Amino acid sequence: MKIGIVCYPTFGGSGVLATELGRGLATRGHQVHFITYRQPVRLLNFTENVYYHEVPTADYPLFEYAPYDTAMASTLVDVASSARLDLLHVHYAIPHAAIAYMAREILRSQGIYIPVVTTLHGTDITLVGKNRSFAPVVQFSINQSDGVTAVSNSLKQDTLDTFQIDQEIEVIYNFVDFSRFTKTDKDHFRRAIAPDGEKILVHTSNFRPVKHVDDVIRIFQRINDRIPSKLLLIGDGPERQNMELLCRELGLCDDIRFLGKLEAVEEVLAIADLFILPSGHESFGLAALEAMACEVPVISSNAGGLPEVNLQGVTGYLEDPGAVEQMAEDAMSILSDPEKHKVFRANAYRQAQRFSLENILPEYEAYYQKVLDRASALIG
Ligand code: GMT
Repeated sequence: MKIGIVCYPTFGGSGVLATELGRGLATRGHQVHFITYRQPVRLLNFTENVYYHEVPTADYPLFEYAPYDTAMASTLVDVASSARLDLLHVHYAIPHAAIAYMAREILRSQGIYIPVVTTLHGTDITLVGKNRSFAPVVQFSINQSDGVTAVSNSLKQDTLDTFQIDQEIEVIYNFVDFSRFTKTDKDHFRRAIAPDGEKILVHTSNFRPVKHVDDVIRIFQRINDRIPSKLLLIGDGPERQNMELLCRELGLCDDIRFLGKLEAVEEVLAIADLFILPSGHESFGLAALEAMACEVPVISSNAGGLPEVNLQGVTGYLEDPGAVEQMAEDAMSILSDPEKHKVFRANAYRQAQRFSLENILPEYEAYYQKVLDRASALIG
């Protein structure tokens, strides 16, 4: 197949997932065209069958806001017809589903029909999508897509509860690539971070308020009072400065390291004892899955799709968002018991295998085929 993929090229989960999906499809012989405003962060190496098309945004003094949607739709029309794409797969509904709808209709007027698959990732429904300034367009463009997928059952239900949807939503879970996310020997790195044998806790996110990074720090504080530990924070975003202030206020600067937008997350996960994700909402929790693939148990909230990934008392523990005390107790019950820690590590790895690239990629291929068959039956 020739597939066009539209996504955010950033460190966010939807962009990461879309890029890994495209790379995976390319290794299985599909031709994949990424159409984004910047080279996606996980697409920096040459990969056969992968093409990258940058969306040019024209600047003009009249524009206070450059019309990105129009530029992207025009690029989609151009790429879809010149590369003879079979299908467009857009990740994150806002604004990609609406742009793809516009491109599809322009192409239809030229006698070309290219079906659109929209994958919903989370905040495009649960946070931003339901905002009144976006909702009518989000609902319309989801309903107009030829196929719609959601990354968890929870997100599917949230979408049905939030909008009037007359489309079947297929759940296709996020996946992890074990050829990259696997526990490797990085003991020299562990000794540098935790020279006195401290436990190592890790959190990765975009530092938005929904991630409750302040709870991560407060959970850490409680653990560190009883079990000497280090906290590694990966990522960056709007809450970063507040979090640095909080570390100072709590006197934790020596034990907490802000690593920023690190590319090789797996090298940090290789030395992690526990991963913390206490989000107020989380439709899947790709960062937790990547940790589990590296044999790291997870302390998370029970929000959204997290219970579909992190299993209570098996791969970690889940508590209500904001339950800082309880999350700290859960963490210590694992960290203070080497035998339990070992079992949870093994369970995390086993559970992550359910979401391997090898298991999930064929689900996308089958879904594309279903959408293509349905579209060709409709247009005759
Ligand atoms: O977490 C974010 O704010 C980023 C967002 C995104 O679109 O990149 O993440 C969402 O999509 C990820 C990939 O499907 C999911 O793993 C995250 O759970 C989801 N985030 C939220 O629901 C908050």
